[in-house]
Amino acid sequence: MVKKIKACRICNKEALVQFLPLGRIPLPNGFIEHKNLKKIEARYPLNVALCTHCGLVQLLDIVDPEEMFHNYVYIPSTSKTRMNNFAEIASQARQRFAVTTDSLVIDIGSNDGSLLSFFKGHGIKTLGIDPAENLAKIAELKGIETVNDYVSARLARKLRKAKGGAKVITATNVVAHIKDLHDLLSAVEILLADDGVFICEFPYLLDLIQNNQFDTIYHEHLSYFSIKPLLNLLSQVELECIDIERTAIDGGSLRVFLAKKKNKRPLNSKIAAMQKAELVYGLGSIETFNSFADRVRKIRTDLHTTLADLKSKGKTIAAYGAAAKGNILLNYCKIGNRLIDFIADSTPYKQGLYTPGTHIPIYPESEILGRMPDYILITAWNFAKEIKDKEKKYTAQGGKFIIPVPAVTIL
Ligand code: DWN
Repeated sequence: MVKKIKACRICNKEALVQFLPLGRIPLPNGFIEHKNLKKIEARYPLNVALCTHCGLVQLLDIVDPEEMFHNYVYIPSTSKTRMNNFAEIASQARQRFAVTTDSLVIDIGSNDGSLLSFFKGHGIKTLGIDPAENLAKIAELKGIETVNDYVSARLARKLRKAKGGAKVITATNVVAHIKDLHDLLSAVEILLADDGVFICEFPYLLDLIQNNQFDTIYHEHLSYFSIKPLLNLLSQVELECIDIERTAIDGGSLRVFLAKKKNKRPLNSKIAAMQKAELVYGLGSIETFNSFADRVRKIRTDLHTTLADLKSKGKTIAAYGAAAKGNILLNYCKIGNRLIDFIADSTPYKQGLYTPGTHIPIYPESEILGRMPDYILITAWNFAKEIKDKEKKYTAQGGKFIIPVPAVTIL
């Protein structure tokens, strides 16, 4: 179920240098039912490395995707911030790339159809592709046609014949989940109409390293991109970058716009400056990653000490957001149900379950005011603003928030 890789996923060189061993951790979306709490949980190695040849940061141990994605509990509609980001991507795509009601828009990793609904609402033809059977069913119920499968060049050939070329293909937070990036981009080339654009968004390595967002590193995310490896990948395929933006979602992401090379669209000039900034910061050197690993170890100590001190003073502590990243944070920092009483989360599929590895019960958000914990650790720190805005009554009554990254801070 776990395969160790020796060569880089992009450049195929055996130049991978591990810089952060996070240990053996259960799958971050492997929430547990009460009746299974006593069973032994499977743990999987989580080790991350830099390819010193092309610069791609990547996991060394690859878990079988069926283990992670066949039945998936994460849905994007639990966050206004994420839904607003989807709305922005859809409106940008419609305005910039002349998407009309005759156009086809495909979303790879379409989840419950949330992103496509912003196209569908304008009468545009849509098609989702997602391996999670439960989510594909939900999307279909919403009227979003969804192919329940993993994207591949083989599937793309079938879909291209049946549906024609897509004017826009989107992929938000999914490129990092895909093992064979060359096959993904072949699928995109096959599915795109000649004047089509592929818009993909994923967390940006520079933000991850600068802001110590180590908990974004987990079994589902195989690759952590910066500009140099992205350009290396594009040099091997028939797609090129026509625009690139830094966006604020998930602590800092890249939104990349790709089109077919044969189109000869004007190339983007921002990319060279971004690559230079990465070099100046030190993304080309393993020392930068080693000192990131030192900062991560400090966060582990600081967070555990802070929570244990509060608990020893009789304070009650909850967490907010049973996020995948939260489960990495809690497991790596060895914070379990002795320190955290419960986690509040608005996802119906997570409520009533327990967190993997740490066995903390997950309750609806209404339990925050019901139980009034003295402190709340915001495990979904990427949505800290949205959560703080939502829980103004909690702070008005004296409750305090703790943020784990970039440094442990009590607000
Ligand atoms: O890439 C991925 C991202 C996009 O989504 C996946 N591999 C898995 C998942 O990662 P995550 O679980 O870390 O994502 P989020 O979006 O950071 O999760 C936030 C969690 O917090 C969700 O469970 C919903 C919850 N939440 C809440 O209960 N109330 C979030 C907000 C904003 C809220 O107000």
